[in-house]
Amino acid sequence: MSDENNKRITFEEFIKTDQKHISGVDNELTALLKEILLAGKSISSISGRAPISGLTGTDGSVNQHGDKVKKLDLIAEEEMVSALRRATSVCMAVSEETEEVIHLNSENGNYIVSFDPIDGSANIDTNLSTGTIFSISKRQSKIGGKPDEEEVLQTGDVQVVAGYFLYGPALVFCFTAGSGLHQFILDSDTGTFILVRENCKIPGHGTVYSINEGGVETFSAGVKNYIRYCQEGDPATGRPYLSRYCGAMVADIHRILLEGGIFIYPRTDEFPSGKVRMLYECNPMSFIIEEAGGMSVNGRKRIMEVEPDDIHQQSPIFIGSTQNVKTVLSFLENQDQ
Ligand code: AFP
Repeated sequence: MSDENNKRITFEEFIKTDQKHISGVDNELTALLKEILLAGKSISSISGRAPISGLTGTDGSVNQHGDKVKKLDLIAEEEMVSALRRATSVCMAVSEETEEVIHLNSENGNYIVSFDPIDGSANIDTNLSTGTIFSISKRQSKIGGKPDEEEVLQTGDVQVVAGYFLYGPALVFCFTAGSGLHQFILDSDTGTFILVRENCKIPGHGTVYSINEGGVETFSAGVKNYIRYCQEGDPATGRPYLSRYCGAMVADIHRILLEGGIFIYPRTDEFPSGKVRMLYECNPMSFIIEEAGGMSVNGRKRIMEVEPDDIHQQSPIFIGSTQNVKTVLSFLENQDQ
């Protein structure tokens, strides 16, 4: 996007000048976001070179979720943790790849950051899209002194910023500070993120449904019936819908943000509590989609109202265009999710 003089607007200019859409983003948060942007650029460039620098494949370990850890998962986590340390305003962090809360030795830090360093890491070795998701919330306790680890267990409603990078043909950065959702693309010639959509809105209804249907036999009756509804022919509602699934939530939800539709990860036999993690996947993506005018629920209530009691808590999720989410809820009513 460009301003009235046809000048392209960089992230730095946007943050400095667009007070309407970044109210609450003070100097400290701006500095933190700039560090996170550097981490995103670095993860993108390391991922792009991974096949020629021997960084594809697993590192031999298994994380707390039972997933085989990829070499790039760990490198991306290091990039994010270094960025948070440089910012000096973060007291604690939660990462998908680390079992415990990470203390950042900045007892005066105002912020808590939860992040998934590489979302969709199963896509790394086949050169498909991945992403990084992050959520920033304010520390509740008084500054100074070691913060209580329990403080990371906040509801999504207290997030102050959420964002994601999508490592696709272009490096996309989307973020919200609670006054709209904004999308930037990295101009690789200049190394700057350029605003491409200010205050993006998700279509109210879409004709894409995105779900790993492999486990369909183990979905609840409500979810199975909704999938059948998506597959039935009905030109008035654009059905049958298109089925699209990348295996990286960031990529699937980015498509739905732009074109409309619904992303679902329900309870399955393999994941009886759902698969997607509350603090660093469900909450930030829910904040983002709600800011774009969409909805995100766990089948019973808004995701962002759920009080997590474990840092790696998982949840079912139904997220996307308002009309699609309302329809799936009508299928789930009085039935198990
Ligand atoms: P990772 O962050 O461990 O890569 O998990 C990705 C994810 O939670 C989400 O991004 C995908 O939509 C989902 O897993 C894919 O899971 P399936 O392979 O079970 O479909």
